[in-house]
Amino acid sequence: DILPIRRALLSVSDKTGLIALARALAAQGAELLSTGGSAKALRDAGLPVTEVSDHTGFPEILDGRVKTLVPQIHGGILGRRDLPEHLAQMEQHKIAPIDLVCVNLYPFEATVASGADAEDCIENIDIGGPALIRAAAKNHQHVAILTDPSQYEAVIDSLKALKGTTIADRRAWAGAAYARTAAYDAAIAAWFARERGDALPARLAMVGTRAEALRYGENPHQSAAFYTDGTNRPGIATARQIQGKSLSYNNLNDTDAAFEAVAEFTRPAVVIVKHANPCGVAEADDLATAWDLALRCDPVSAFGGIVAVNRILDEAAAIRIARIFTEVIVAPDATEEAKAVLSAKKNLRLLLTGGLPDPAQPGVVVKSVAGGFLAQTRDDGRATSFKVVTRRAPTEKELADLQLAFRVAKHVKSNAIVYVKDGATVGIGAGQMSRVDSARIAASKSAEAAQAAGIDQPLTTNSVVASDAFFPFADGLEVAIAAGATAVIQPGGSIRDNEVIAAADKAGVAMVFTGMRHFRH
Ligand code: 93A
Repeated sequence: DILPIRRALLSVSDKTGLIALARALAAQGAELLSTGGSAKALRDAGLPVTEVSDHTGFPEILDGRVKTLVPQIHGGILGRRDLPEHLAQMEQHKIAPIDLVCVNLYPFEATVASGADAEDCIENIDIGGPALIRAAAKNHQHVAILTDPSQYEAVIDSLKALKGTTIADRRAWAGAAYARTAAYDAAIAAWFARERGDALPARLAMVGTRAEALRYGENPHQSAAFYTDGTNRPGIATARQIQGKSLSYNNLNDTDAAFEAVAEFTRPAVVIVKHANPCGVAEADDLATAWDLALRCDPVSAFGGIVAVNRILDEAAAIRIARIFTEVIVAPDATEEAKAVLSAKKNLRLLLTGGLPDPAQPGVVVKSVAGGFLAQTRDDGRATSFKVVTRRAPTEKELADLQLAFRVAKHVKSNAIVYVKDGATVGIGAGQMSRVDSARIAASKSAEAAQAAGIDQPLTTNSVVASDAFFPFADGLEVAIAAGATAVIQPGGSIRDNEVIAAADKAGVAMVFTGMRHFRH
């Protein structure tokens, strides 16, 4: 089962690790075949190499569009070494067997991500590379296929120790090869769909590269991994971990929720998340103040939470956050002083991403269901209409808090009720099956938080309140009014809107309709 390498074909766009691999192959006496740019790199390193065009007697033509798409190459890869007829035909047509193929593809995904024009993207669709990869992977009984520099070290070790490759390795590489070509074609299909403005095409293939195997999923009996989509957009996928143990599936999920929420705000802001829901959100003139305000909302839940900030994390904020047990802090960046403060907390993970997620970024969100998955465009909506429906209009201050509350509600699992005062949440009710329960839970937690802080009235006194969807009855609103809300923001659109508006008017409460719902399940 050990396959020695007599002849290897190396054709790579990403030349990382190429020379070391080629040296190991040459040391085993393998002949090196290569295409233009790769051949040049090998020659420059002093390695003996045969150009594919010299090997086949057929030049690279059409600006390199046809380099390796010739029978001498594909026959050399696909011929079965265990069938005398195959060997006879290969001999008859002067086709030399190729035992190892190392290919990585034209950088289509990176070209798209760079914002290149359509012509450039299309020119970066690799045709010959995937053909080589798929052919070699099909014939993995007799051919080794490498598609990523991360695989080279194992090959070099195997060549040294065994003077060849094992069938077990070749099978694993073949699987990885088809995953690579599938992901490549999925990226191309997604690009065509986007070009046509079709976010949800008739066939939707998800593209992902495993960036990290996770210890387990939501629960220890579930397997999990983190996949990146190759776009390198700022956010959890671009995070550099500065300190602390590795992140779990739940950590990553919560961190993303916190970071996407905090990116919605323009002033310095802090979002604290527990179990994928915000339990404290505040905007202020600086992060330290925003932290204090966010923490006050629900300090019990904030314990062991995930903290996201939308500015460079500074020392003052780091000192205050470090006072309580926090699992993760995610920030676009951090000052050296802030890093020094946090370095004393060995278990705290600090993630720096280099930027904020773009709330307006279009994208697709998927959810598995039995027999398939549901896909929708991501909720990149932002309310721009605030229609006053009550006798009293909100004051300017109330309106600012209402807008903040509605923006937070977008990031809270439905049914969501969010009380806000002075730029900070003071009560959050999440994920209840009835809206009135969300309103109650938020108010009672807020009363507890006030008590714990030694404040003699509930934090919701003279607050404003947001609801992610319309109030189906007046009861939810009445709970909020009883808790001290003076103004309300909600999408509107219930058949009982009139009853709800009447309840607000009766209490002298101002209400605005956004016409936009933010369900999140
Ligand atoms: O233009 S292609 O689709 N036509 C081909 O026949 C072909 N053969 C290899 N692209 C082709 N390749 C690709 O060229 C490989 O997948 C690799 O990415 C690249 C290596 O080119 P060079 O060695 O000239 O840098």
